[in-house]
Amino acid sequence: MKDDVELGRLEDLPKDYVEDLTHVNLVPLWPSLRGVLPPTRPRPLTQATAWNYKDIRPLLMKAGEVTPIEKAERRVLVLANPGHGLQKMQASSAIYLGMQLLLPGELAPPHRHTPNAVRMVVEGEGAYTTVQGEKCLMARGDLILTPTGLWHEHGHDGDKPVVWLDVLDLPLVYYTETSYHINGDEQKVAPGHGEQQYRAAGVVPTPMFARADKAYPMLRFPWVDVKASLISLANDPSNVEAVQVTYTNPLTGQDVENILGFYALMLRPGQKLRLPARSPACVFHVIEGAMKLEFEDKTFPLTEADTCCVPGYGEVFLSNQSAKEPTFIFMTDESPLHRKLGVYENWG
Ligand code: GTQ
Repeated sequence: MKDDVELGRLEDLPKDYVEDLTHVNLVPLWPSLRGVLPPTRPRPLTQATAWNYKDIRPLLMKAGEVTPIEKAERRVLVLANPGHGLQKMQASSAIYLGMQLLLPGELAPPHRHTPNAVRMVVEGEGAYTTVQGEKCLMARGDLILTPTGLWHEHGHDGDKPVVWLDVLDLPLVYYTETSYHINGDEQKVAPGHGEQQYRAAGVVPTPMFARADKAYPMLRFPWVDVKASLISLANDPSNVEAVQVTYTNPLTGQDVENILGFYALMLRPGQKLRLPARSPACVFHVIEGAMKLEFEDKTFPLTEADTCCVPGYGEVFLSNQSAKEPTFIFMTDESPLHRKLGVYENWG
């Protein structure tokens, strides 16, 4: 049977027959079959969309004026993809993005929840996130994990606003009807930092002597270390094309969280990089530098702290806008989820 065969429409059916079906919670498949199983390729709702920090920042600072932290718990503006409808608060089918503001002296109170989250620090100094008793300082470009079920709260000892990008798998967890949170008491901070214990890749504390058997041994990935790894990789004589690293669990070598994947990418000065068409949607956030992102017929100029989301199944072209300086990018995608579900594809 060919795909261009026109299937029967709902309007073609006798009205009383459709009513009889509805009455007992039944639905004919054929009028909707092409919608749920489209020919040859998926039809993502996710649209290639960019959010520029210059637009977000003043509106986020305004939120700081009009909404006290006690009335927000999390003072966040959500980066919503119009393809899904803004009210859905989705960047893609599985990815949620939000810009969170914490003002000096404020506390975003302790809670834990089923969605996994990470924070990419965008601006400001002096804030921290305490995750399951580990106090993680927040400096620009740092990645901090708050995986599923772990207690976390955000505080701020500095004197200027702090902003970070929240990345959660909330849309997926919500879709599976497993999303909920529990509020708790302020955590007691325990000594010790994962990023100190697991500082160098390939050299990790001997498990027998490790202090705790933690599922998430490393919660903070300082940007200074990630940047140094990228520069080291770029300078290696093997001259890899894509200077990209994956944030992994140092004990398992697997992605740091279960559902979304996190990466850092360096574009060499003047480099244009083609990323293959793969099934997962992907988010790009510029840490340092400037680049142009091209997806299908759209072009987005992106500079520091700008964020862009693209759907799966299309090539992405990234061009460093500087011939002299590298550009550094934080990326998130749905690869771990797609691999676990068995739907991951790379179309080249
Ligand atoms: O900081 O814990 O953007 O629970 C959305 C939900 C941030 C957080 C968000 C959250 C948080």
